[in-house]
Amino acid sequence: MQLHCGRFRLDLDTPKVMGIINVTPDSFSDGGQFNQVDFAVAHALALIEQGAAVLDIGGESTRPNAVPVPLAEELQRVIPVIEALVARDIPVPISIDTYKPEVMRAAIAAGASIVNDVRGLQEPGALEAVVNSDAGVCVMHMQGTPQTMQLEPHYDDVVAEVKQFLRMQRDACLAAGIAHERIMLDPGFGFGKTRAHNIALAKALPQLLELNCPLLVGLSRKSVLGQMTGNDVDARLHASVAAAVISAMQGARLLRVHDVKATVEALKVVAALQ
Ligand code: 8Y4
Repeated sequence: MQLHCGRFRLDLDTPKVMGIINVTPDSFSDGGQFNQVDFAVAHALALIEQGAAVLDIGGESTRPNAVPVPLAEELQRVIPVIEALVARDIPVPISIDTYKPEVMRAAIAAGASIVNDVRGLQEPGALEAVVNSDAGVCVMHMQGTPQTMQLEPHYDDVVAEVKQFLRMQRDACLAAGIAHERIMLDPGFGFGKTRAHNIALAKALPQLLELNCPLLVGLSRKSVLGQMTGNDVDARLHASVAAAVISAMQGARLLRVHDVKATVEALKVVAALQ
């Protein structure tokens, strides 16, 4: 099983790790643009060293209650980082974490190979931005918006509804001309979901696999792991690795994580023992 993404062919026969690079002012200490690019590039190179198979670069926090970032600001944050990494000819595809079509287009032009869209290509122009490229895409489910999603998540049947959304967006991608090999799906843990919703979805990964696309799972450090362990965000490493291992054993092919080295090692064991 391969994901076609730009000039890359990502081998997903064994589960791989997507390392998270946040390029937001709160993700480093001092505000200068030069420092921010430098910091993000150094972090990216370290994550490749640790075994990341993909780097996910995001310029807008999608945490609950996060303030939306204007387009120009988001471009200014992420594009110089992508350019700097492409100039270094890094051996892994770059994923752009955005729902804005303008950011998708600029990132792809700068050399990004995957679009990671937490809004599942619902923004006007987002599907077209991917169609008119050779980028891979991750379609994620979210109920509501980052501003409102955790207020009162409600589903009659969370697994059925998330699966139906992913099926619809997958079919829209295929109908628009995006090859099957370019598409990944993601239930969107924590995005408009209660603890019970997240747990139901985590147990239902085999049902989502029936959609015949590789599954991406992002549980790293998320609050559902805090609810299970009582630990706050800086002490969720072990819970995150456990979540990645179980997700991989249930069929997830790409794990979006902060702690790359620990997760890569754990997934090597999963691959060897499965
Ligand atoms: C601590 C650390 C607490 C991180 C919360 C968070 C996903 C994603 C995000 C995901 C895909 C996050 C961009 C939320 N989560 N993309 N993005 N799947 N495809 N929160 O699950 O990491 S951001």
